[in-house]
Amino acid sequence: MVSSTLIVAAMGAALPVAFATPSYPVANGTTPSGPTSTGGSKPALQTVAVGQNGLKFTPDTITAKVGEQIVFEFFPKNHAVVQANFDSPCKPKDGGIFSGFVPVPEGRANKTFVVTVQDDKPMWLYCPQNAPMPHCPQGMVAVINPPASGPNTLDAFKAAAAATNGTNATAPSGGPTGGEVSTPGAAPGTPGAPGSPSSSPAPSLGSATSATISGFLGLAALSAAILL
Ligand SMILES: [Cu+2]
Repeated sequence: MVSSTLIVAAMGAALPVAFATPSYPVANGTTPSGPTSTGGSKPALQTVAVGQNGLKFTPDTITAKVGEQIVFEFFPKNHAVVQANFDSPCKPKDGGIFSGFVPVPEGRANKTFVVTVQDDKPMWLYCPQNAPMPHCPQGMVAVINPPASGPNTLDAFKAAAAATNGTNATAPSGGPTGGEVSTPGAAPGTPGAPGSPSSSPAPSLGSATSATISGFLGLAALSAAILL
């Protein structure tokens, strides 16, 4: 007895609502009313070269305050930045940062990985590349905010990394995390540059960024195969 016309009419009324709903968060997102203090002052930036002049980070010891940003720049041939626990030098730390591999045939890559320092705890880093030989045991390690005293020094971390020689370093299985993959051009910190890390709150990576990162990882993996 229920008229099909009524059902169609009901669907017709419901569908536009269903399609319209997803746009609400987007509309809200375009007009953030966050604290204005972050708009005026940009976070301090420090640059770290990855793989320039050999298998190393330059500098390999970084001291940074909470809120400061570390910009990793990548050089040939194909490196990455991964966070480790001090006791396991060439293995990823659960929940640690990962830049994804950044292949670059020559010069400086047009991608950077920007990490905003969240606390003053040490961050032990390594490169997970294993071709043509594992980079981590070769000394391609670094630390952000090393302990002021005690046995956990970069030299000790480097020695522990060297002791893993003969075993491949491990890269995280997922895509980049814990930082922002950015394509300068548009260098980080450039006022008003689209995609500049300073133009958006660093702690939250939006879904759009994640999608971009996933695509980038696939490309990186493909390029890695070609380069090495
Ligand atoms: Cu490397």
